Amino acid sequence: MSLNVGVIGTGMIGQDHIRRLTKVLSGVNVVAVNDIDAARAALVAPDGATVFDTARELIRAETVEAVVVCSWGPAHEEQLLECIAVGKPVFCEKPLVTTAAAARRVMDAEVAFGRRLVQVGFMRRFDADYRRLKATLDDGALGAPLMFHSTHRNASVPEGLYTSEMPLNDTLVHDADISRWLLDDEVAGVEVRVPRRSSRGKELRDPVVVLLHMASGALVDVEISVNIAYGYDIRGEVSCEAGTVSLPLRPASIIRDIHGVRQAVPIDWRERFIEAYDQEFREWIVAAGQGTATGPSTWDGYAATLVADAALRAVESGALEKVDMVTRPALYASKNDRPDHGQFSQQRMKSAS
Ligand code: NAD
Ligand code: ISE
Repeated sequence: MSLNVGVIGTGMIGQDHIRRLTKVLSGVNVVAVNDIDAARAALVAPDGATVFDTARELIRAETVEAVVVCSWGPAHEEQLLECIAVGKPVFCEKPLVTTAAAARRVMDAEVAFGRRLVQVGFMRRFDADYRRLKATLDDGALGAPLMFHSTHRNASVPEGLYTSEMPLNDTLVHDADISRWLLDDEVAGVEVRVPRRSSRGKELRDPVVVLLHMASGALVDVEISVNIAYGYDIRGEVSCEAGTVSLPLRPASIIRDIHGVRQAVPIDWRERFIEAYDQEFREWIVAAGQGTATGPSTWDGYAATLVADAALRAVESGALEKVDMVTRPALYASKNDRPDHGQFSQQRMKSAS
C-alpha cells in the first residue's frame, strides 16, 4: 500500500522533494500540492495531483494521509498545528518554527495528541558520513568528545530573501542539531563573533563564527559563510580525549588532469545531501505509514530554535547567552536525558558568567 501525501510549498526544496517522492522513492504518491503562489503549485504538480487553494484544505483532504511542509519557516507553525489537529503525520522542513513560543505551542499540541506526528528535516542525521562519525563516537574508543569543529559554507544565498538574521536562525539550526545528536548533549549557551564582512553579500552579516557551549562542557565552533563562491562545503571534525574523527570531503573523487590534482565541491545542499534527503524520506514513509514519525522530533526542532534565539541575542549583546530548555516531555524521551545534564549546565554557565 502506498502512502498518499500532500506537499505544501513548491519552491526550491518542495520541488526537489516532489522529484524524489515521485521519481526516486517507492511506497509513496504525491496526490496534492499547495503554494501561496498558485501558479507555481500548478506548474510543478505531478500528473493527477490536486492543487489546493489553501494549506488547510490540503491538510484536511480525505485523499491526503500525510503531509510534507516545505513553505517558509514562519508559515510552519499554523500548518503543523493543523496537521496535529487532524492527527496526520507531517514531515516539516527545518526550521521547525521561528520562535521559541511557537515551538512550545507545537510541542504542547503534539504531547496532548499523545503520539509523535512531526519529523523535522534535519537531514544530516541521515547522511552516511555523519552516521559513521557518530558510530565512531558512540563506540567510545576515542574517549569523550571535547570539541567539534563544524564548517557550514554556502556558495551563495538568494539576495533579498536571505536576511542577516538567517545565518543564525535558518542556517545554524543544522549545526546546532547535528552537534546535539553527534555529541549526545544539549546546548547550554551560545556566543557569536562577527569577523570582517564579506563584500560579496553586500550588507548581509556574513560570515559569522558561533561558539556552542554544550552542557557536558564540550565546545562546538561553527563557521557560517553563505557567499563563499566556490561551492557548498560542509566539514566536521570531533576532537576526543584519544583521537579525532572527521567527515570525508565530498564528493570523494579526486581529479587528476593537466591542471593538477583537485577535488570537486558540491554546488549546493541538493547535491551534497542528495542521499541523506532520500534516506530521511525512506524512513519517514515507513513511520508515517504507521501513523507516526521517526528521527528528528518536535523536541529537536524546539532545541534548535532556542539555540537560534540565543544566537540572535548573542550577536547583539556580544555575551554568552544561556539556553534554557523546559523539561523534556516523556513523548520525546531519549538517552540524551542524562540526569547530570541540567546540573552540569547550571554549574558551567555560572562559572562562565
Ligand atoms: P523557497 O522560497 O524556494 O520556497 C518556499 C515556497 O513556499 C514558495 O514557493 C512560497 O510561495 C511557499 N510558501 C510560503 N508560505 C506559504 C504558505 N503559507 N502556504 C503555502 N506555501 C507557502 O524556499 P526553499 O528554499 O524551498 O525553503 C523552504 C523551506 O525549506 C524553508 O523552511 C527552508 O529553511 C527549508 N530548506 C531546507 C533545506 C535543507 O537542507 N533541509 C534546504 C533548503 C531549504
Ligand atoms: C538552507 O535553508 C538549508 O537548509 C541548507 O541546508 C543550508 O546550508 C542553507 O544555509 C539554508 O539557507
